[in-house]
Amino acid sequence: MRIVVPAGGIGGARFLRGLKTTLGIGADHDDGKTTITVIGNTGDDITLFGLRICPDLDTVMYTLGGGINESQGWGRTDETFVVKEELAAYGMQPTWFGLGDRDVATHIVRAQMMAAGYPLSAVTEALCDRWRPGVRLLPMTDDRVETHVLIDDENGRRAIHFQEWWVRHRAAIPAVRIIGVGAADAEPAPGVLEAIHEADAVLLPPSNPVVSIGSILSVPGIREALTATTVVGVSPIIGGAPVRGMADACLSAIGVETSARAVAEHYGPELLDGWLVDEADDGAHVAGIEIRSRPLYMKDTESTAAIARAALDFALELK
Ligand code: FO1
Repeated sequence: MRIVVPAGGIGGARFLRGLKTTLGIGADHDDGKTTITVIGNTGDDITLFGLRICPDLDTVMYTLGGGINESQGWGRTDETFVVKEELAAYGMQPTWFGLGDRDVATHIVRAQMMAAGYPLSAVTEALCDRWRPGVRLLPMTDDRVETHVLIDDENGRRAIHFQEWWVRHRAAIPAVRIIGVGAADAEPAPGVLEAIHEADAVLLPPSNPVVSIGSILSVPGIREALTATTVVGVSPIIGGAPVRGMADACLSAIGVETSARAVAEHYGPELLDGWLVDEADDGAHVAGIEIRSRPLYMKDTESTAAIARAALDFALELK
């Protein structure tokens, strides 16, 4: 069976861990029976200090490879920040990004391979040789796409990188617009469209619908390919609030109500065949999308595996 999961960071990575658990997949992503191909969001990516940082790819890789800082959901476990402190001692900006020493090694490998001409997809494959996440992790594109946020503040209207808005400002400054710089000219990375075409099921995890799933869908060709497959999504919003993160700040930036129903409507019936909502949102209705409710809090491995199994069974039933 071939499953495709477009995924962002923390929510997507945890859902994938549950999907692997319910399918009995370990570190080997192709046991000949079931393969999971992850289309990772690269809109969060940022270049800092000459290093290319890919937060969502790294969160999936570390989470499924066993290196993630579990409580944070990003960065490495057993992390130290000596390089960050030394950079600050030199007066280097920015100081608001939590760059860990172990994480720096990942970014050095990536920067060195990209400087040698390797595309991001080849770099990701090489990094996964170490982490063995048990899935095929593909960036959504090998081209440079970066999410920037248009804001109004005392310095007037200007665009700042998504990471500055998200990490430095905690998305507290209203976003006038969220822009995927480079998305219109980007091409899906090698293997992305083929994986979608060959998929028995495509599952949208509870990632941020705007800056993670929305960013992936903004790469020309990906949304179109997905409309031709069976797609079941899991709502990231429960009872009118995001389970984690600040998806509400992103949704209001694009004029979408923070509700399970509104997110399904935003994705649209041409994309979504099925939509899982929490029991708190039972009764949500969107024409053209079959909506079912079940507990959606990914409290632990067991509950997350049950959610992933429910989404997969739902997709196979609708196929
Ligand atoms: N998120 C934070 O809230 N604070 C940080 O200092 C931070 C550093 C960081 C370093 C590497 C990395 O891969 C991710 C990091 N993140 C941090 C998460 C990052 O902002 C993600 O893009 C968001 O969590 C959205 O997925």
